Amino acid sequence: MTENGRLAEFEARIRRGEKIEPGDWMPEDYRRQLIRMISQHAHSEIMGMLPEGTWIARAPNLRRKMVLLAKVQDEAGHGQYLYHAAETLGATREEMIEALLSGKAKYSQVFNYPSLSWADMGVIGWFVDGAAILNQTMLARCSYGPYSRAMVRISAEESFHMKQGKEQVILLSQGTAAQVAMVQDAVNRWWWPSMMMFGPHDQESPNSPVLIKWAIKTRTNDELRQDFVNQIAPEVMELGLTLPDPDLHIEKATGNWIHGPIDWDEFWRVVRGDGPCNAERMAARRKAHDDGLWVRQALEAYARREAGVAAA
Ligand code: FAQ
Repeated sequence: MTENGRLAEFEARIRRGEKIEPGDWMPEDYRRQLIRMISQHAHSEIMGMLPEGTWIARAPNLRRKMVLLAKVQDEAGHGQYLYHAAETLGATREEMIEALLSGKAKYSQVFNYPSLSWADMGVIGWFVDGAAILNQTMLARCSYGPYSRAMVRISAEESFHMKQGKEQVILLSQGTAAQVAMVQDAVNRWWWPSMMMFGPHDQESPNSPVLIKWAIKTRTNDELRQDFVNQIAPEVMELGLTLPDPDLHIEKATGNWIHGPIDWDEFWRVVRGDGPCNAERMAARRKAHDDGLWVRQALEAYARREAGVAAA
């Protein structure tokens, strides 16, 4: 079959809603886009452990500590599923990790902000995981089988993450004046970074057209961001809290909550490495990688010994 014939057959499969599997023919650009997105997603899960990880030892009671530990551990698991999904496309774990540690690879900008109070644990769960779920529920329907199946499982776990966060925000919003002030401050700091997670506006998003054409994304960045505002804004206000957006209002004709302008200069500064915690996060990740060297060496030695036993 000619290259054009293969492409036509591939696109027909996508139109029929079939999943593309690892051994199937696929255009190089489809493979490249998937490796880019899945590896960035995996890095985000791993880097995303850091803002919450710092609070595990400071959780206010045993129940909260157990929940937070379980959540942070889940994020490590999500990173594992996603690295595996990218490996099915020919990327190696070593290449992906090297790209992260060298600063070449991107990861979600939202994890380069500091978590300053216990209330951040609630707001990160509600807003950051809430934003992630909207995006991941869409990706669970994507055309690449391994990514789509990983997303089904990950989204189920993220839903627990979001609920535990929301429960904490509800509780703090009904607490003492100091607790209300603490949670309002966390809402103020995490709102815009969470809104930015969906990526640039559609007309500024160079990857979206091809991702949508090949059903990797089935909704646009702005569509998902709009769903997020519509879902979160009324619930935050119901709790007597406010969002740091003076332009936020409901549009009568559509029922949509319309938000004010997003500071894209800040977004790009953080993506390019100059956010409040980029250096700290990368240093923590590099240290964890160095500290884990003995584990990797032990695993390699074990694998060599097993291979030797099998060959004998
Ligand atoms: N941060 O053309 P587009 C989580 C980059 S997981 C940094 O619109 P695309 C769970 C983008 O890579 C959160 N960079 O890009 C959790 C591109 O640069 P490139 C992560 C960003 O791919 C919770 C350039 O801008 N989720 O939170 C960001 O079509 C709590 C142009 O943008 C995923 O990764 C950003 N926010 O759309 C864990 C989901 N946005 O690569 C722990 C999978 C854009 O060309 C605790 N990814 N850029 O050099 C996606 O759905 C998409 O990749 C988007 C971006 C929607 C993120």
